[in-house]
Amino acid sequence: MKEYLKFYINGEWVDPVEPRTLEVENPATEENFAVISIGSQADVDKAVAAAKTAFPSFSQTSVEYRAELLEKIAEGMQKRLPELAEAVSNEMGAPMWLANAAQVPAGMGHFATTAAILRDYEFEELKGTTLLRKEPIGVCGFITPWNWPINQIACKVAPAIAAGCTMVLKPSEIAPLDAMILTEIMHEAGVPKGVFNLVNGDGPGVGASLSAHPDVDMMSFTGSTRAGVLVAQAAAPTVKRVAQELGGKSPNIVLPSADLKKAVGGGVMQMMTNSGQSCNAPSRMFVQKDQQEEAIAIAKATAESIKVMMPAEAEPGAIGPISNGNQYQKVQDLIQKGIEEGATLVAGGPGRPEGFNKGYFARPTVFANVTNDMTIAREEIFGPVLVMIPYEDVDDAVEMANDTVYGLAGYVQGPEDEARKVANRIRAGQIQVNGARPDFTAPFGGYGQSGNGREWGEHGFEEFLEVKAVIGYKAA
Ligand code: TXE
Repeated sequence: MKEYLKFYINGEWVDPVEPRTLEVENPATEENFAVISIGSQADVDKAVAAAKTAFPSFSQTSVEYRAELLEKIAEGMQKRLPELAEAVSNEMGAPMWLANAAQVPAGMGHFATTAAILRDYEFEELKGTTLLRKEPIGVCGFITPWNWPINQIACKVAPAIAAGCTMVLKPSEIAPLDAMILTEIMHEAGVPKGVFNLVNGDGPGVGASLSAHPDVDMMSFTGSTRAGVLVAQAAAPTVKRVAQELGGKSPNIVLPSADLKKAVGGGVMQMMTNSGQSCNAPSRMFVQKDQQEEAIAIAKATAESIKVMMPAEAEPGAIGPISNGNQYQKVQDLIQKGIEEGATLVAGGPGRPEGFNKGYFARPTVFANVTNDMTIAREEIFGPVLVMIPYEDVDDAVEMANDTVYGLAGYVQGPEDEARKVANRIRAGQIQVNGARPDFTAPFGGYGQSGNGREWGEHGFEEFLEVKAVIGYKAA
């Protein structure tokens, strides 16, 4: 069993104040393969104090210095890409092809793009006789989940460093190993002591302590809406800024004039990637009612063509297990719920796929004839489960698309002019038209209960800045 028992505080690997451990399970084998420490309030206090001490000098460093730091971190990640990919795959079950091609490169990409944004950014602007200055917000607390672990850490850490902030990270206790490697990379890249600190732990312990800490100026959280609310509540008495990237139930509207095969087939593949564990997954597919039969046949054939494989052996396009036992049970319960509520099971279904008798492997599942009020159309399943909802006309589709508490992403398939008009009517933070590739410089974040604030790109960077107005800067 590999031991990762230390925390990283003030530029050093240190023992936790009280010894308490948690084993990390490989979801493909259900075997525990690593052990981490679980921190307490005392560890959080030490880490926050280090970040607070480091802030005054780090906030004054030059743009060029911080941009170079970000680039060195990206280079370090590139060098250790195989190791990072293996850690992600072991801790949360991503197939190696996906870990190598997307999980780690996405994280690396945020460091590189943020360096470029920083170099071009105007921190000062004179408007009449008022000088607007952008300044770093201060000490940041980060809490991240397990589904895109290194990406979710990178899109907080990179802009925070760029802004001149200092920080304490609590990664997911389910997938904490990639964060340990990233910490080593940051140390080697020369991140000054106290600028970045890492304390492992669980949500109600370290997560809650960090959120409530009076010396933390901003919390940035990615995870469930449930925990996001708790973070905001804990943060409220000290009036810190809270950025939240939470759940989703994103609509995918297939217009009647779309190329059905491409739109439906592509939508199923996109849904199943990472075993459906992406907050922006296109989980509700809307197809016009007269095209149901054909669309269902395409969806069934596509879902049944997706292989479920052990992460190390998985070929491109194949999926691995669900990331942990609790999540597996949630997915199974919701598949059962879909059947009970009368949706038509078209592909997949409950239990493990053939050939697996252990590991949290779920079957690529498609439900058709779903109504937008069924539980499987309302709750984020976060597994390889697509629901297909028929619509009468485009107005009906848009109305149902927006009838959700979430608003993280949306998808539209069809001729461009028409699709763009529909995109404008969906209430969500990011809309993809015709399977566009992800744009890491475009803002990412949600309307409604999908969160507050934006990550990625310039908007994500600006979340870490305060605005100061110096009035009467120049005599009129
Ligand atoms: O998430 P939690 P869980 C959704 C998805 C999934 C569900 C539950 O629907 O099925 O959430 O997943 C920390 N104070 N997403 O239970 O608990 C926790 O330690 C402070 C969507 O695993 O939200 C971890 O670091 N922190 C999502 C992080 O929150 C707390 C990604 C995420 O865990 C806390 C993951 C507390 N009281 C799940 N309680 C996305 N937006 O991508 C927990 N945490």
